[in-house]
Amino acid sequence: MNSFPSSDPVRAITQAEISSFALDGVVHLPEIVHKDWVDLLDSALKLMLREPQMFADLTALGSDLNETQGLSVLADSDIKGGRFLSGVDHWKEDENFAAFAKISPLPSIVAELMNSKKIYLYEDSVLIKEPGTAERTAFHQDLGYFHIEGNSICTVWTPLDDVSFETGGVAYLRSSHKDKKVFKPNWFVANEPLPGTEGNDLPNIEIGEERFDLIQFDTKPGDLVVHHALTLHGAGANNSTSRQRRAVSVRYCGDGSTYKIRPGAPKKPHHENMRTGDPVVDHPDCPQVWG
Ligand SMILES: O=C(O)CCC(=O)C(=O)O
Repeated sequence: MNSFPSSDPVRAITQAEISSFALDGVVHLPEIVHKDWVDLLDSALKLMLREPQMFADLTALGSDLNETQGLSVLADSDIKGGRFLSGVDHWKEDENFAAFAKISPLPSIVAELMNSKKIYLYEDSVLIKEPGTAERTAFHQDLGYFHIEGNSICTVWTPLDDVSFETGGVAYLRSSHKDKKVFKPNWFVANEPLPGTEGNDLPNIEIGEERFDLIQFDTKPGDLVVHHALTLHGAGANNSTSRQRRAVSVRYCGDGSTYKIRPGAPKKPHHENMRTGDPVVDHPDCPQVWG
């Protein structure tokens, strides 16, 4: 039986941070998670990467989409070499990822930010941009991928490396959660929506265009960035030839969340047994982790 680092955050969240999350739809929480948690994820991820079939290569998906569907994949053509790897639901197989999602400081932090008495784990994702990864992360909104709805749904982006604009830090459209609009999910490396999905068409957002009020943070291991599930966000290429950009996103929902089966969005096995309107309650595939 493994012993895990403390469930307590390194420091308390400030009132200003709670307000930023509410107003901007995103907040950067510097130095809030003990480095032992980051080291645990770092070692677990290195082991997992020995079995690369656990991850989807979004670089390869990008080339396929280009060839077979003629979609305009977002990639910076002067950069080459790195892969954009992504995996989902590692907490179901790996005890370290499970501990991070369930008993690290994350559940208490999101409960406080969302003012939610109970918190449920929706999923985790790994997002790796190796040095020299040309693929950008297309601007999208998380809620359109989730088979749930409600006001208390968020993602905690956990950097395992120092991340800056140069290595593909995520950019967030300030206050975009306030419109309450749900957008069609896209292919993640291309702006086009997934087939058969419903919702509004995503606006074409480019990092660096002044008309968009984008927020971007330089982050370090031990920091967290929490965004509301309605907040639009995307990321650039990893322009560095030596630095990787690895992150673990953990997604939670809280009080008042209900299932909403969204056509065309990727389903998990337990979603087959859920009907739109069913309340989210403790379930082995969506466990209660706080309250
Ligand atoms: O890390 C990225 O490139 C994108 C992250 C993201 O979209 C998410 O975690 O919701």
